[in-house]
Amino acid sequence: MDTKKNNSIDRREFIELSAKGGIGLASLALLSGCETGKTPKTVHGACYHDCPDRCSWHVTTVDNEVTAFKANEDPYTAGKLCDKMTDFPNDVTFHPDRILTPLKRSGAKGSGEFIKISWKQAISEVADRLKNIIDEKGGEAVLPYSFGGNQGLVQRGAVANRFFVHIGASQLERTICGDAAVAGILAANGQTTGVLPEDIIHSRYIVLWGTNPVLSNQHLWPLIQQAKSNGAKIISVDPFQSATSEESDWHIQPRPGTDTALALGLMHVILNENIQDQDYINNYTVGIEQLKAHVQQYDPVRVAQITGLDEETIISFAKEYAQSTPSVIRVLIGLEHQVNGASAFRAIAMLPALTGAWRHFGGGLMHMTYELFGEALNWESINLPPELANPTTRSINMIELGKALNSSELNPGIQALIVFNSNPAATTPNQNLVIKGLEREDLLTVVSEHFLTDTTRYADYIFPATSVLENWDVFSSWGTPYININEPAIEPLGESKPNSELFRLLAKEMGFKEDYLYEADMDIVKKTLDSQHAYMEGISFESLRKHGGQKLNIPSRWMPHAEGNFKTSSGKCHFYDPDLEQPLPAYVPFQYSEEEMKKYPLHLLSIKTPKNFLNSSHANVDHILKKEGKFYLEIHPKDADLRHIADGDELKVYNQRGRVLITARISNKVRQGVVCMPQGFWPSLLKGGSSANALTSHLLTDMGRGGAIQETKVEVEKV
Ligand SMILES: Nc1nc2c(c(=O)[nH]1)N[C@H]1C(S)=C(S)[C@@H](COP(=O)(O)OP(=O)(O)OC[C@H]3O[C@@H](n4cnc5c(=O)[nH]c(N)nc54)[C@H](O)[C@@H]3O)O[C@H]1N2
Ligand SMILES: Nc1nc2c(c(=O)[nH]1)N[C@H]1C(S)=C(S)[C@@H](COP(=O)(O)OP(=O)(O)OC[C@H]3O[C@@H](n4cnc5c(=O)[nH]c(N)nc54)[C@H](O)[C@@H]3O)O[C@H]1N2
Ligand code: SF4
Ligand SMILES: [Mo]
Repeated sequence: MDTKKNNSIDRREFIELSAKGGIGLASLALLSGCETGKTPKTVHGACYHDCPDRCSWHVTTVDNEVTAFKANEDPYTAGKLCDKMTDFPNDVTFHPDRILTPLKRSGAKGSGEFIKISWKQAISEVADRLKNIIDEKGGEAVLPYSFGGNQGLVQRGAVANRFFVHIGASQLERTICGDAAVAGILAANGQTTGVLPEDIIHSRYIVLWGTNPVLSNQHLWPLIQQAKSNGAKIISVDPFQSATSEESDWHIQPRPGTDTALALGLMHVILNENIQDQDYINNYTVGIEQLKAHVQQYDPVRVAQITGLDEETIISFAKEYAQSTPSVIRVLIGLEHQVNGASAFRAIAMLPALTGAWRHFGGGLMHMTYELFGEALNWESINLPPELANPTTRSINMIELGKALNSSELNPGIQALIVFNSNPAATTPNQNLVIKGLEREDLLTVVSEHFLTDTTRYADYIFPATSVLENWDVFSSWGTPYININEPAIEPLGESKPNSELFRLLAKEMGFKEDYLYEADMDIVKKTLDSQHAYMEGISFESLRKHGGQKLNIPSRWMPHAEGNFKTSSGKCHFYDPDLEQPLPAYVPFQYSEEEMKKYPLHLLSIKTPKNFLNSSHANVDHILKKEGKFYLEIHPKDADLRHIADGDELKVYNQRGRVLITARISNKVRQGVVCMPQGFWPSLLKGGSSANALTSHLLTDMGRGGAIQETKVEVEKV
């Protein structure tokens, strides 16, 4: 990147300029080994994204140039990457906007003005400032901020975590995705790994509850289609008419955040109609009496009032679900971002035990798979070494980043923020508060990135990160039972370095001697795979390197709870747990003041409707932005009428935290009282400079300390 040319360049101009120069790999891809006379090399790798699919691929190169980038043929990836990733080498690795040298801020924070500097200078200056901060204020004045930008076990943070604990930094509670869901499911079942994705083809009643696989889990969708052609009925439970709802046989559209009441209402009907599996309940559950008494208050009349559904819908759904075999409920993440989110997962997780769905192959609850890897791999290589285990420094929740950066109560206050694998200025709730914090002149902000994101614009120093084509890694998965290693296909472009190397260099410059700070990536990869666990039989560094991703060696009929075996303290599914703050899941709505309800009467969903972004990743690439189209607010015709809004009108969506400019799309995809906008767009690329998270709050969920991102009220006006 030509930083001189880029000095104080406007973001829109920056993207347009880059697009003009965007020949990238398309021309390189035409080269082949034969034409150049050089020997092609092919290596295996895996998608680094925070996506449940974790596709496997292989990359062919000649002379550090990529000549082919293709999906593997394993049964899950099935020879196809999603549209987001088919042109990945061009869209990220070789993209002309990619940051390829360290940069130092030369203008005001947020201006995007930087000058190129050497790694030596950047590391030396950052190390000096960190040392001073630690000496003066203590290690806790330093806060790491990272999330799922790179899911490789090494680049996600194996080395970084050691560095931060070593310097006594504040710990980050990384709870923006999955923790509330997991907390809810563990409260009932003690384990999240239920039905495995490939086994969904055996299901005959598939409930997609608050998840949108057509977009967000694209390799699961063909398997759901296969089940459908085998006779399965597909039900989507979603307050938004998602791409998945459109493709389903039945779309049940409750009000946002009311799923706990709906699940308890289904239990009411099932128990009162006596269509539960009493034998399964007697043998493998605890607390049925308490549950039965508790759900009496969730009768269809009351649940209809809460959810906005018809009584008949609730009754039919309960009966169909309980009387279809095998039935599976697929949950993932979307549903957790509600103030009642964990309780919703907890209540839903009880349904398959109530109906005995777990007895049947393809029946039960389908959630995550990471627990399989928890058993299979040697985590000693990734987890903190014994010298650092159990850090006692304070924790800061990532959802509350804005609050932490602006706090006058934290002692010490945050003086240094080190960001990698994340774009908090776009993806973290309460965006304006986050940005206000990032604007602080006295805050040292260091960001490792591929692109000049909204977050990097506030950085004092930017370090160029390698892309997944340029570094070693090992990948577990949270949505499949497949494991991968990632071999670098090319040498790092420009001066880019892996995240791990950034932290090794900082450690060295700060004068630390401990060996654990300097472990090489390849050694961590090999050690992680050094496991005698039965799931790893037939899987090794060499086999993965040769063949690409492999399925863990798990039993071919995976039925974890056919005979109970829940991982709770009693070994049974807990309908009732007196040790929890809420012994039974309950619907507890967020209490708004009357004034707030009057000022901001519409419930905002800001969800992953963009098919071509992965959160905010790829949302800077011109042809992808064009494919994604306008930034639309879906609004119900009656809500539009009330505000004299016509289709295509330019709108202002606002509340006490911010305002977003957006185009109206009047549709029945939302119920009256609900509006929906996409997440992922970069604030600085939007008219008005704010994206969805300018409206969301840093409210936490009921359990798991996740983000109640979808508990947001707004008003809408024509501009
Ligand atoms: N194309 C694309 N794919 C992605 C991503 C992306 O950004 N783009 N992101 C990846 C990531 S990080 C994740 S975590 C996964 C998430 O994948 P999903 O779990 O599918 O999550 P979302 O798409 O956030 O939400 C799914 C659905 O939940 C609905 N929902 C919201 N609130 C409620 C509620 O109160 N009740 C009910 N019943 N439904 C509700 C939303 O309307 C939405 O249609 O997707 C991954 N895949
Ligand atoms: N309103 C609203 N907000 C949401 C959500 C929502 O549904 N609605 N969803 C939430 C969810 S589920 C999630 S998971 C979060 C995701 O939020 P983030 O974790 O911030 O995810 P991304 O936006 O994908 O940003 C990842 C960044 O990491 C960078 N990156 C990729 N690989 C590397 C690498 O190897 N090294 C370095 N240094 N950088 C790398 C990418 O360029 C990208 O800019 O967003 C959350 N925010
Ligand atoms: S984003 Fe998901 S679906 Fe797309 S290639 Fe990566 S893992 Fe596969
Ligand atoms: Mo996520």
